[in-house]
Amino acid sequence: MSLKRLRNKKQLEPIIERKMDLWDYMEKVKDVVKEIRLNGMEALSKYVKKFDNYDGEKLILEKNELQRNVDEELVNVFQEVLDQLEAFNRSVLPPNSSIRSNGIAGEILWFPIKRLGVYSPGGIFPYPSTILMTAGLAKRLGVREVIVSTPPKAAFNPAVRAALVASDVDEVILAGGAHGIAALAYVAKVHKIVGPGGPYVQAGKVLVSVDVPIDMIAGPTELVVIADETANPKEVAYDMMAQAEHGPLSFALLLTTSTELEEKVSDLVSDFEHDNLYSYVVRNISEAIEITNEIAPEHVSSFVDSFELPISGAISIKTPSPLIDYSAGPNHVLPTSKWARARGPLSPLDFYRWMAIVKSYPESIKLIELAIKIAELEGMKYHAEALRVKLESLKHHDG
Ligand code: HSO
Ligand code: ZN
Repeated sequence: MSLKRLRNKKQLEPIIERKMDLWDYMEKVKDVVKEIRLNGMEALSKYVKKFDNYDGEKLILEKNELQRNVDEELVNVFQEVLDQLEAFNRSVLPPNSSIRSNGIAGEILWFPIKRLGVYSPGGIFPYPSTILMTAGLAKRLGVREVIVSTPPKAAFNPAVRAALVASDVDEVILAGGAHGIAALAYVAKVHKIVGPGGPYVQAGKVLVSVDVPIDMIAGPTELVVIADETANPKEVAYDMMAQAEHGPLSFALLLTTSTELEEKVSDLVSDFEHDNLYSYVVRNISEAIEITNEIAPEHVSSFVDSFELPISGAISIKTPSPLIDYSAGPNHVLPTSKWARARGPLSPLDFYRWMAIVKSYPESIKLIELAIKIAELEGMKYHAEALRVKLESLKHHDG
């Protein structure tokens, strides 16, 4: 199918707004999620039969079963990828820290989440890479237990199987879609859920987040390409088709100053099977940045060297965006639906929680007095009294 050439700002509106209306999907999956919340495994097997077309007797595979007949060579390839992901991401982990200020000794301590749930999609393509980016990286960074939920079809794919083994995954639940998310929350009882997926999956995540924390909305792939006349049309065209091949809900938009480039890209993509490639000619690169900021896509691929950084989950510069998808180092679980305005790729911090610890010493009298003042303003007499009791004992007994 051909490149859709947008000619005015109005035509860009659906891409800028691109509401994959999660509210509608939440309505659609609400009852399924609720039923699994109430009836656990029994409800889950009903929905796996119905939606995944799978009626195997076991819906959960343990670690030892995953290892059976696994392709060891592939496991080694994936370990190499994990080495790069680990090296890139480890630097993000903050050190524990302590501070002494006004008689308060404070500590910030970081702990890996104990039991992490990962969703890995697999409706159209199997995604071993997603297993590495989520489960594999989490394990490398210290998470103790990782439970993956993925459609049965994907779980039986040999590459996915090797990725599960390379990632040292503890259990796999054979369930795709929103019921896979509910299974992580209410059957496996994980402490947090991360991972990308289509709108049903993201709607499921939003619903269960009432009970179990989630990472972000990481829905269908979004790509904006920024290019001038110097760009190689073939590199631009393939980058766009690469991210658009994820499926009809994904899109790739070219913002270019060059009508010749647009023309050449249009020729190169004329046989593409999906209807989700767009282009728009901008007056200059600044306009391209402005539009990109309105879109706030998960991926930006830039073919210009120096420019103001646009809002995006990840930027690849004169580099194919699929390198980020597989082995460059940043996570390919990226914020969609404009979440890039507030957060970046899935990060090591998503696998951790931090805790604040405070101990007061006699020099904290000033802070206690301030606290008493605020408690009084709030009219909270027991808060004030609790502080006063401590104040008295500090004054009289030196701590
Ligand atoms: N581009 C996707 C991730 C992916 N691509 C996985 C290939 N496999 C979302 O950023
Ligand atoms: Zn991709």
